[in-house]
Amino acid sequence: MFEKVLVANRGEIAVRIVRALQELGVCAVVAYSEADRDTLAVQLADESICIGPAPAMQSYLSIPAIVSAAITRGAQAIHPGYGFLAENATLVRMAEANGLVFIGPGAEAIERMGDKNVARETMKRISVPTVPGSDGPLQSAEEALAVAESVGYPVVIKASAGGGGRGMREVEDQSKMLDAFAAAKAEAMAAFGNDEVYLEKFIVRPRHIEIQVLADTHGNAIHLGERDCSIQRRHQKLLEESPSPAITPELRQQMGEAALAAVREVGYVSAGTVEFLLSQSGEFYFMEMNTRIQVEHPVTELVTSTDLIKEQVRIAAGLPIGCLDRAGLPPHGHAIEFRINAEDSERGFIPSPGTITALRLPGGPGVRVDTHIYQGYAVPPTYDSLIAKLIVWGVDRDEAIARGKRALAEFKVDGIQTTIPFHRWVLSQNDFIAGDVCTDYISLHGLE
Ligand code: MV4
Repeated sequence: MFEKVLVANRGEIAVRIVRALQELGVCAVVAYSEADRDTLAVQLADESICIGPAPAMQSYLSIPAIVSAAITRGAQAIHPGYGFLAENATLVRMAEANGLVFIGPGAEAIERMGDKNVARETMKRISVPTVPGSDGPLQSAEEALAVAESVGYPVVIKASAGGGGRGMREVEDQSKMLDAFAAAKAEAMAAFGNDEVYLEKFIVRPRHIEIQVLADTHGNAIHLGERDCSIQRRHQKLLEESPSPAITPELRQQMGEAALAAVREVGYVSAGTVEFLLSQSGEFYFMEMNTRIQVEHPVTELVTSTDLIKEQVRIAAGLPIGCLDRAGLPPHGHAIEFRINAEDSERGFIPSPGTITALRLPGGPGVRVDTHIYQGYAVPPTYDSLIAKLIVWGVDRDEAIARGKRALAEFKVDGIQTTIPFHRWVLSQNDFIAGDVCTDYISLHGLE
């Protein structure tokens, strides 16, 4: 095991990683920006090091700042968390060139999954279901018209360099294709410096289902079931749960096998997530693979009795997966995560930074709060608006919902607006209670 690890992130995930390292007996060094000097992660860390000014480009996104911080403090490894440099192959190579271990997959796996068209073609080759569409990148608008004609409208044009909903354009019918094709290419070039696009049939009102995987350097690869992340707004997830109300044991097994085929094909090592769309008729299609730990990992932890951050660290240290005995087990109970953002969900989710004047965190049975906030903490306007994750567990979905309602009622954050009222609203909706959700849930309810 490592003696010392650099935590190259901030907020709740930096706190989460510090805690995992301390439980493993590893010295946790938190790298922080000037804006984050007075944060919980810095306070809880064994050591800390300032890596630059508030703007992320000069701190959390600066590869030289992070690699030199690790070297300076004698850390053997870097944990990137999520966001920032978590899926940056250059950081992986720079770390390795300096004798440091990147706690995550290899640079090649990141690159192969980073190009969404390459990822899709790779999955097709190994017979993982993908949405019907073009064979590789589109060469012309004529080809786009022909492929759309064969798969049927509506279709969607996607940027190869996109992902997470960026660089997507829906096309209703052929009259819109020429303009859409040109616009999609121009947008892709402007956003990613790469105008390659491909085309898929548009799946109407799907669910977003993702499979958590773990793979180690000893050839072990397991999946830990699914998360249903269908409640999203503008591609920002707001609520995630496991198991999905839409998944049967058979479907879980099939999607788990598909996810593991992807893992084996790219020689993936570490924790990762394989994203699928699940159509209303129950067909699943590979979308993309996220080569990082995700914000919503705790729901999987609660229904599989695992610690995914510790698993990542163990795997990076060359140890075998510690929870191999959990593979193939049905989920235990039900977990729901509510993302508490410093946003005014009653005014179009506008950011609401500021000082937390009073704070009452929920507790009691089946309640977990992953957060870096405290009374008096000033939520900076500079970074992501996530200030806490409330994760509830119950023996079944009904108990998890009841606990969620109870915990959200206990949760009080004064001084700023948050998404707590939004979550209370969701838990009161009959369609949500019935498990009837899709990726358009929020726009269908007029809350976009
Ligand atoms: C789609 C789709 C419908 N049909 N692809 C958006 C994020 C990226 N991972 C894939 N996305 C979508 N791809 C086809 N062929 C609908 C979406 C989509 C979506 C997917 C998951 C979660 C939320 C979403 C919100 C809007 C659109």
